[in-house]
Amino acid sequence: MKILIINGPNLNLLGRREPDIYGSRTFEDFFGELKVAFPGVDLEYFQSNHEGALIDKLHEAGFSARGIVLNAGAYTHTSIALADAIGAITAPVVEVHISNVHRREAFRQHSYLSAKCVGSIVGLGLEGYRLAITYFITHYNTRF
Ligand code: CA2
Repeated sequence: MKILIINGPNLNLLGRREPDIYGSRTFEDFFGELKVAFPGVDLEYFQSNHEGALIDKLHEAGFSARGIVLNAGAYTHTSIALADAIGAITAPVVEVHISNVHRREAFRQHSYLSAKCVGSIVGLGLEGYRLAITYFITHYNTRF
């Protein structure tokens, strides 16, 4: 059972800058914890600061992965191309945001991606990724 986590721009800085908003853990450290917590899952992590690379990854994994957990960072609020990519693939996508985007600037309160995703988890910190994986295990535990 393969579940892919995709993080978008600037999320490689997690744990290194702005800990008041995004926490003080690196994603690499958290990902190690996820692999221990879900030993039966083939978990993969991909991060890119480039919109096209994120789209390529969705195309590459989007017809075979059991589910994709996507934090597209600021592209969430700008990218029709990413929305189209999510709409084009067969794997279900859960949108995750570490911060509560609805409590922040107005421009963060619209997502081009939400309507293409099976659901969204916002504001629960890194816990959102764990919840999304649990959702896929519970609801998509059969072969396509
Ligand atoms: O809350 C989220 O997860 C966001 O997707 C994070 C994006 C932001 O543009 C979205 O509106 C909400 C920004 C990621 C920036 O990550 C940083 C992490 C550490 C230090 C600086 C930036």
